Amino acid sequence: MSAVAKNSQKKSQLINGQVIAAFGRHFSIETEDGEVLSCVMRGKRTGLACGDQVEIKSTTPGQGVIERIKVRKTLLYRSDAFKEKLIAANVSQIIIVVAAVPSFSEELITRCLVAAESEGIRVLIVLNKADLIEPTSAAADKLSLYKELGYSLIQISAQEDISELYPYLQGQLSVLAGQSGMGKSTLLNTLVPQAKRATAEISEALDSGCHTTTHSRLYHINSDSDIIDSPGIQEFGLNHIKAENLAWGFVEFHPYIGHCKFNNCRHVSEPGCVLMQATQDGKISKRRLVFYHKLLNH
Ligand SMILES: Nc1nc2c(ncn2[C@@H]2O[C@H](COP(=O)(O)OP(=O)(O)OP(=O)(O)O)[C@@H](O)[C@H]2O)c(=O)[nH]1
Ligand SMILES: [Mg+2]
Ligand SMILES: [Zn+2]
Repeated sequence: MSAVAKNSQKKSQLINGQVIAAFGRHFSIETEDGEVLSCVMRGKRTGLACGDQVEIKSTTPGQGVIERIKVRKTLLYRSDAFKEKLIAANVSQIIIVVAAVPSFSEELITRCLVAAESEGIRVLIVLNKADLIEPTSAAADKLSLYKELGYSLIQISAQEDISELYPYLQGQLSVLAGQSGMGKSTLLNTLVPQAKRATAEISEALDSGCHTTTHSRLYHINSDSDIIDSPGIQEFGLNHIKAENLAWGFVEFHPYIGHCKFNNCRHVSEPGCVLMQATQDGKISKRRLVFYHKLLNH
């Protein structure tokens, strides 16, 4: 066989696929034909996330080896000083799911926003459990700030009516992100009933969720819209975002960046800081500057 023929035979064995579930070193890959294979990565361990596009070789029936990861359009991940945790790859939209019960962390929302901005990922904030009328209205007041900043914000009840959500999903690869117990998997089940994701009662005593979802999984909504359900997150480390780039994670800071007296201004206590001046003038919310300072110090 000629080298060219050999090469083309080798190439023809490669199958395009997408990671639809990640279990440690094992991945469920959906091929272009819709077949799902259980795969491992060839060679040294590289992180893969739901949404990753890969090339695989089938080995035994139902199984394969991942040969290559294709270049990612986006990568959503969190990191501390020691490790990185991939959340999802190639997503075009992050849906930050919050609810009044259990209570949500505004800092976590801020961290999700910074991660999304740094990757150019569209953001939708969903205030779920709108059927809990009173607590929801207080939560909505708190979240109105994000609407003022230009982020899309909707209220739904994942158990009752999610119709307001549909237009936001069209044509997107979305990932549901947020704390445990906010109702991500409940929302997913309403959207894709055959998914039958496990959901669980929240712990009222601890005012928290139960970390019911342990693995991310990608689902198809229609031919060009997909969604990933992910495990609840408690912490969202942004170790990978350098201090000098952090301000870019705050959309309303953008017009001021680069106009401070000092080039290397960290917008903390430097004289001639236009960001701090804008906050004093009421053009930037104090809450946002406080979060910025908090994130600067990790
Ligand atoms: N009242 C009300 N409860 C809801 C709603 N959506 C979800 N819940 C409840 O909230 C609890 C947690 O829901 P899950 O869907 O498991 O939450 P999750 O965000 O997937 O949690 P993790 O998988 O742990 O991250 C369950 O008891 C749901 O029944 C809603 O719209 N209204
Ligand atoms: Mg869940
Ligand atoms: Zn400054």
